Amino acid sequence: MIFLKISLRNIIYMIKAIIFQIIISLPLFGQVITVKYGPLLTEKRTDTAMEKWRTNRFGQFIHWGLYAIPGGEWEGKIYTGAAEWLPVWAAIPSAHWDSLQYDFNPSRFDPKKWAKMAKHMGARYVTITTKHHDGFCLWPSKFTEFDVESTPYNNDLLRPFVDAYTEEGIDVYFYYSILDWHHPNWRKEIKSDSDQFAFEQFKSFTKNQLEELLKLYPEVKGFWFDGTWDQSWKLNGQFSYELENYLKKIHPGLIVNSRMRADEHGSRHRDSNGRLMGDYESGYERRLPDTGDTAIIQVDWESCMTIPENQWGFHKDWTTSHVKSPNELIEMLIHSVSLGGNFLLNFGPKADGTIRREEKRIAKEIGQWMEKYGEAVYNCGHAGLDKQDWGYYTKPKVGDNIYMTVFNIPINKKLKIRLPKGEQINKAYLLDRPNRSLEIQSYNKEISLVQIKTRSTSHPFVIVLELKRKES
Ligand code: JFZ
Repeated sequence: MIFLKISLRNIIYMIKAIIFQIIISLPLFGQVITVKYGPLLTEKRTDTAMEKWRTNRFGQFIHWGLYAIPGGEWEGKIYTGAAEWLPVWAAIPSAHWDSLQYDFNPSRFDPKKWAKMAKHMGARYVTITTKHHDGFCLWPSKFTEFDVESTPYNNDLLRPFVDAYTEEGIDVYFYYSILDWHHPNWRKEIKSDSDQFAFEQFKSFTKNQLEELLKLYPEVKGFWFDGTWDQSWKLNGQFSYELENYLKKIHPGLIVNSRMRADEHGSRHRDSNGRLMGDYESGYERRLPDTGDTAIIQVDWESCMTIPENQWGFHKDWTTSHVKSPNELIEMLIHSVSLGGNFLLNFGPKADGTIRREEKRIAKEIGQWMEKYGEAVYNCGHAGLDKQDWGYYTKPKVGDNIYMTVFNIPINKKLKIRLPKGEQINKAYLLDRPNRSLEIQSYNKEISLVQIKTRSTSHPFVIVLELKRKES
């Protein structure tokens, strides 16, 4: 009897497993789900705006808003979660939170200083939070009172910001949260007709604000959408499709991240058939694709990264988690570029408009490195070689050289290189010492070794590799 019971359960289990297998392998059998509101384009974009996005490779993310005032502390208690989520951690009623606008007065805001810092760091683009989840707008918006115009500061922050960065030759992108804790018509879920009615109003509000941003700041290159994970937005695949289409029509060249979109079946970032929506994959948040995941090079993508474990907006206390060092951040940047992606590094300015000392130091150190080795970053991508333990290869779009950025020197000081069939090394030299060639040894038929002389360094460094076809 017991035997029978178990086997019956097993059979049910097996049937379930088989059904599951069939479902997940349907796409393999060429079963395609009909998607009307998927990607606008199924190929990588080839226009100059997108080409520029690709050459930039390194960007500065800025999270700035009312959350910089409490900086993670509420009624004497420090909350270790992300500072911009404080109203959730401390269960702060929105009326109470919203009144922070009367304390917002960044009298020391000097965007020219910010832009210079970003420039010296080597950033080629910047993405700033125009409106985060709390709904507060850094620009004077016609469509809400919850904006910078209704603060003691009473000045547009975005106009001087856009001017200062543009002046430094840095492309400006706008982060915009769809999710809005302030707006009375925002709904997480649509449960009734009245929710539906409210959400329709909310959709118009969203469209109006985006149009307004494009009109007021025509220099902007793209939007970085966020806060799109709730059921209400996922139910509106057709709307996000039409909105993306519309924004691109009124602002040719506009670049939009994948986080904006859902298809009509509620599938986000990628549609129900796995095709990327938006112009680049922006799901790599505080993480990078695995170094072996070379399939990622088929799409454009960007990783966004915090300096501490998980703080975007200004938080008073950075000591509760690991704070990444400049070398660690440079490694993440190179790792991204080696897989054909961009790297967006976050800064959380203080409420008075200044940037914390730790961030300034990190930006400066990264900048010193970039000044010397930026060649291995800008306009570079995947080199098509197998990754080795010493670091990462990157390859510029133009020319045949390959860069090796070295993070780990083996004890024997010999760096292994496995070349594709028919290729051999013509020359290898340190990027900062082009006149002195490094010795090349053969390890076996496929593998060569680049000999490093005594190089004691506290920073990663770059070797240039010149390849040539083997004579047969
Ligand atoms: C979102 C925001 O909630 C956060 O405050 C910050 O602005 C960040 C850049 O974006 O946070 C997310 C979004 C997506 C994931 C995790 C955190 N995710 O996909 O795992």
